[in-house]
Amino acid sequence: MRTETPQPIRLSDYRPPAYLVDDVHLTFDLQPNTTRVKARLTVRRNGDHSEPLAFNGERLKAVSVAIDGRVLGDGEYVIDAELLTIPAPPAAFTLETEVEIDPENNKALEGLYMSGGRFCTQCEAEGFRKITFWPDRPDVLSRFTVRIEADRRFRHLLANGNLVETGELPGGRHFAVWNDPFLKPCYLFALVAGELDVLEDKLVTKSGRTVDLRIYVDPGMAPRAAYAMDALKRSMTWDEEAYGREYDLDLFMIVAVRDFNFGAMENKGLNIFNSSLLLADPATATDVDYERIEAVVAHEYFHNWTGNRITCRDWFQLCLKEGLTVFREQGFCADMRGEAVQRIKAVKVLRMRQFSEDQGPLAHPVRPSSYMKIDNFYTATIYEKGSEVIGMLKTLIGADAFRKGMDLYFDRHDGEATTVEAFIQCFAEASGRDLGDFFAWYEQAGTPRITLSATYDEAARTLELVLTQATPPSNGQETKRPLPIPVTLGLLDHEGRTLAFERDGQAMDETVIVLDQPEVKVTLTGVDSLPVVSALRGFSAPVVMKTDAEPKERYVQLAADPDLFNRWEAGQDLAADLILSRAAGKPNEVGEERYAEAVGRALNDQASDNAFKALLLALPAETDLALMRSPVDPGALHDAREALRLRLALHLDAELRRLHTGLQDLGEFSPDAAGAGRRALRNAALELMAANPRNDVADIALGHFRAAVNMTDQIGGLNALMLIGGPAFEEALADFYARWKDEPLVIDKWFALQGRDPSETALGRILGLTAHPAFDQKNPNRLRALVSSFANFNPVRFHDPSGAGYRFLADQIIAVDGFNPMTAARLVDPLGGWRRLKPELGALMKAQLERIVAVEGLSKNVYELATRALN
Ligand code: 0A1
Ligand code: ZN
Repeated sequence: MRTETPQPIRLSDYRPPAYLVDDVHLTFDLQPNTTRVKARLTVRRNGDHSEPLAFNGERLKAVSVAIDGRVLGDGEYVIDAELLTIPAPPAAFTLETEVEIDPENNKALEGLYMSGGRFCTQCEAEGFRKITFWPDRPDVLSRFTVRIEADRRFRHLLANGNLVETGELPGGRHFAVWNDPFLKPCYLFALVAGELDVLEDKLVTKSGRTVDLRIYVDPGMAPRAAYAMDALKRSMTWDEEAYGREYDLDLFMIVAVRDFNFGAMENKGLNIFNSSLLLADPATATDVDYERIEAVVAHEYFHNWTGNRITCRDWFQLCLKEGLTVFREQGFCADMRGEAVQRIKAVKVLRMRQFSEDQGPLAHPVRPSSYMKIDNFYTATIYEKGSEVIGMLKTLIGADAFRKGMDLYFDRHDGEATTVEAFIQCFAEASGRDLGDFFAWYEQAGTPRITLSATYDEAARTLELVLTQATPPSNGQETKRPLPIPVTLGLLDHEGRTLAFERDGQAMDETVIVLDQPEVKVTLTGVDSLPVVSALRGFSAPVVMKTDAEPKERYVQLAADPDLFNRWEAGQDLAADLILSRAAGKPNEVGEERYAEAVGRALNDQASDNAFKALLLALPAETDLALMRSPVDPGALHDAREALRLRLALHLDAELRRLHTGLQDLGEFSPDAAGAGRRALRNAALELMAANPRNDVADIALGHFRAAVNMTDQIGGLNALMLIGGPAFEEALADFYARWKDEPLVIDKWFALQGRDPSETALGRILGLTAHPAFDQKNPNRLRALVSSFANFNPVRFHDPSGAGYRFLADQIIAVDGFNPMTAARLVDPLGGWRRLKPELGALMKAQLERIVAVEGLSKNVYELATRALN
């Protein structure tokens, strides 16, 4: 057991920094094990006080500390495990420090570390303190000049901003000096040094400036950066058009690294990416990879305005940059790939990751009020729900006022570190609305439950709608206030035609009802026939909605709702009800048959696109179903879902075969939305066919795998073979490994696929894969490929009645925590679900959390999440 309990940091304790750093000159003498970092800081006391200077510093071997050129003696400063303290410094002075660090042995991948023989950095959130002594907080904004010296074999020496000087040094070394003219917090600092290939391009901005674009990758990989470059150029132009925001430096660089704790990082002018989110070609990347690359390149680029030019005052405001940037990213993706399909995908992610977080012990508000390790708050709530909150704001005040509010925000706060309050204030002013109530969305955890009931009066041609809301209690928040919930709603008649109506005397066919009280009643008039209510269109709020609609109304929506989100949602609702009934021992065979027929009709709808049909064909995930009832029996849910899959596969057999044959790629591979949609539907058809026990299905899947000329189809084939099982799968799995063993990103897919294998014999194989020579706990991509895919996407095997799945996850968390706490902590989440499980499983899971918490020397990161998960 750890000796001291880590203490939380609270928003209410925020104080402005005691000392500011206006300018800094850093010199890096790079050596793998003994890098020297010299820092010369222009420091100024902030306000009138006599507090000591206390700068962060961790794992730094201090060489010297000097003030205004005078080296300080022993009694003049104190260095402990976390801080450099100088009791009474002057009001303004130059602080010079020199420290030594060991990048090669930095396996936490935070601060300065080595990946693939190159130096690179990761400073968000609190990594800069592992590089030099610094007030490591986002409200200290400074001008950085960086000199890098290294052996010439580290050919490229990169940092933020503009390159101002390069040259040779004695002893086979060279140097480069970079200057960043923009004020920035230290978390946006970056440095890269190494042998790299570069893909270059240019973009002319709307004001006519030419920006050099460079993507640095492993030698030989430059062609695989072409798609990311294309996505970057589209993002830059999109931000000019959609938000009037132009890039501000003359150079924009991206570097890909293989060892990275997260996805990517928006360092000013020098983004660093996990190579899995940057490199793609048709042979090695799937359409899902292409789509993610496009989204993440855009996301990091958009941070230049939302995050970098305007940053966060403190880490409690993380959603200020993340929720907003996800929102902007989603707007871009909708424009690139189609609004409805992108919305459905975003909501699937939200439900799978955020709704489960919000229902469990790790629930927290979009703006939390306390934390132990901020690294633990890069969550789906901050990112995805943070984006939903902005989407609701836009719905509530309208697109024009929203854009005005954004313009005001950029104008007013450029160059500042600010707060969510200041952001919302811009929209209150731009719209002339009081947004006081809206703030509750930032402060209250939990997913609101809303109900909707509709009563039609034929004689009066009126429809009375009654909506209610309630948010269940969550950790630390027992009672919840009502939230302003925008419910976008339209009506259909029973033939599926749009039914016009009047609200407050105005004719319309869609309206937004703001549910801002525990209960709201609205009467629509001029309703000509008994309507089907299509509510929460486009998923207008992140809530769980229950209505009194009958299945026949859902079928009308599935066939014809003009809101494609709700058309998809109707199918999901119907399927979920059927699966849950069967899992509860009450199968509804007639309903299942009817559902299969309706899906068949939807597949034949000439008007809807392939990507949409692929989504229609997929049943709700077991993890989503598990959120709908408690106690959860994962085995029963799996079996019930499989039963419906079998029903669909049998009923739609001819249809699926026709799709599988008819949708083959003809001609060149294109990663665009149309090509990806065609492959998605064809692979979804194959996946469903895999549920059909007819023996020719394995041959079809093997043929699909062998004939594949791109990674999407190879993985599609291998996935179907896995679901069928047997010798064909074993053979294909071995072939796949042999063919791709030298391609780390592809081998990650090989591990991830097996992690998701739901078959009865899979658990032993999965646990055994940690002994495979290609498994590497120190590489986060490889670790997550196996461990996260198993724990998050393979519920039936993860929840094995023996508890072996839970024990395996705990083993991995404990081992990885020894060298990379941030990544270890990100594995804890699946263990938070123990309370909702059936008791015998819940007890086994809880025991593993207890085992983790009892580990000697556990990191703060894992301690925080594991203790919260237990409470
Ligand atoms: N700001 C990045 C996410 C990120 C956060 C932390 C990291 O290392 C600890 C790395 C990246 C983004 O939103 O993309
Ligand atoms: Zn971000």
